[in-house]
This record gives sequence, structure tokens and C-alpha cells, in this order.
Amino acid sequence: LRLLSKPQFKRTIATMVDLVEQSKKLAAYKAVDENLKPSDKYIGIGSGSTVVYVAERIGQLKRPELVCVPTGFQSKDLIISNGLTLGSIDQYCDLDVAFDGADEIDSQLNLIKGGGACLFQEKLVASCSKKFVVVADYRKKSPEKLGYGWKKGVPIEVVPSAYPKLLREFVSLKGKPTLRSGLPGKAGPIVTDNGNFILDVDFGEIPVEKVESLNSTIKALCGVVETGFFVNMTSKVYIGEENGEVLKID
Ligand code: ABF
Repeated sequence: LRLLSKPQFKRTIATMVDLVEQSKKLAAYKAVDENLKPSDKYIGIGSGSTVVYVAERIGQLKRPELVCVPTGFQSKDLIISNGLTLGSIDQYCDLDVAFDGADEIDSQLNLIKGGGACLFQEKLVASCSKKFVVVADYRKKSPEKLGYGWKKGVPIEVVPSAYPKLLREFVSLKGKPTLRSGLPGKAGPIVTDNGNFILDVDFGEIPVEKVESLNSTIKALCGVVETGFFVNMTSKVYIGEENGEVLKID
């Protein structure tokens, strides 16, 4: 890229961005077309930029009987702006299918999620759903190991008063924890929809076979609300590839 002139560089970056967007859209549309059944009524809608295309596709289907349950503020907006009917997880805790994005996906369909700080509600919605369908672009594949991909570390939602104690415990577990800071111009840590903090803990590369036990160890610590590991929850993954194809894994 460094050998390119400025206009060539700009064009190359624009093409890369287009490619990523195109792959997200293809994955999301295919996931909806193959998984939203005529009998389905209650749908979970996740967060992030790939799920934008899920909501767009569901909106195009003109199915007024569908009730869509969001995983946070952004997905609530998405549901409304696509003309879909909004529900909430405490009203509808038996969902037919839920669609969501991911930060990393391994070969066993374990995920790291939580880059957008909505991991608790995302896990709640996924665990209330008969089918959990993940949509992503090709950059999210981490077949053999998690924790070293697109974003570094594992997001963990914690109760604010417990975070100093948890910082120490994550260091004992050989992690490097960072308290996620607020939005630019906003001092202090980010606060989740549930009033909690997020610790991003870098455990280095986590081999697929160790994900489940590390997740259990973290979940057992007092003060941890949820981890960004999604283990044994995913029914299917749709990945938009660079060549325009969609890889389906189930
Ligand atoms: C949510 O959005 C998060 O759990 C995950 O961090 C992120 C994926 O977003 P995108 O589709 O923009 O990559 O699903």
C-alpha cells in the first residue's frame, strides 16, 4: 500500500471498505432468507454493523406479524427505523430465531462478542432463542484460536464496585485487563445498558479446546456479570467472503 500514490491509496481503501460492506450484506441477507421461517413470529435482533443488513432484509419481507426483540439501544433503533414491531425480552422470552454479529468465530462456532458493550443482553437474547444465527464478514474468522483477531482480548461485563478486585484476579489468571473507557470527550469508564463496566482482558491466544474452561473460570468470579465468550450457543454462522460467496457453517 505504501508504494501507491495518494489517489491510488484512497481508491484501494474505498474498494476494501466496499468489499467488507458487501460481504456483510450478502451474509446477512442469506442468513435471513434461509432461517426465517413462515411460522416464526418472535425474532431477536442483535447489535453491530452486520445486523443492520439483517433488519433491512426482514423489513423488506413485509411481515407485520413479526415481533423483534433488541439486544440494546442501537438494535432498538434499527428495529424501529426498518418499520418492524418492537418487543422486549422480558415480554417475549421464547424467541424462534435470533440473529447477531460477532468479533471472532472459531472452528467450533465459539464466539467472542461484546465489542459494542452489549454482551449481556446479546447473550440473554441468544439464550432465549431456539436458533442463534451469526452473521459476519471474512475478517472475523479465527479457526484455531480466539483472542488474537480483529479486536484484542475478551470483553467482560462486571459490577462496578468489584472491578478493582477483578483486575487483580484477571492478572492472576495471566490476563492483561483494561477498563474500557468512555466515548471520546467523555471522561470515565463506559457504562453498559445495565449500569456496569466492561473489562477487556487480553489472555493472548486461547486455543479452541481451552475456551470453555476459561469461560467457566471467569464466570465463577464474584462480580462478573457475563463474559464475551459464547460457547455452545451458535446454531449456524454465515460468513461473507472476499470473493462474493457466503460460507455457511453449522
Ligand atoms: C455485536 O456487534 C457485538 O457483540 C460484536 O462486538 C459486534 C459485531 O459487530 P459488527 O457486525 O459491526 O462487526 O454483535
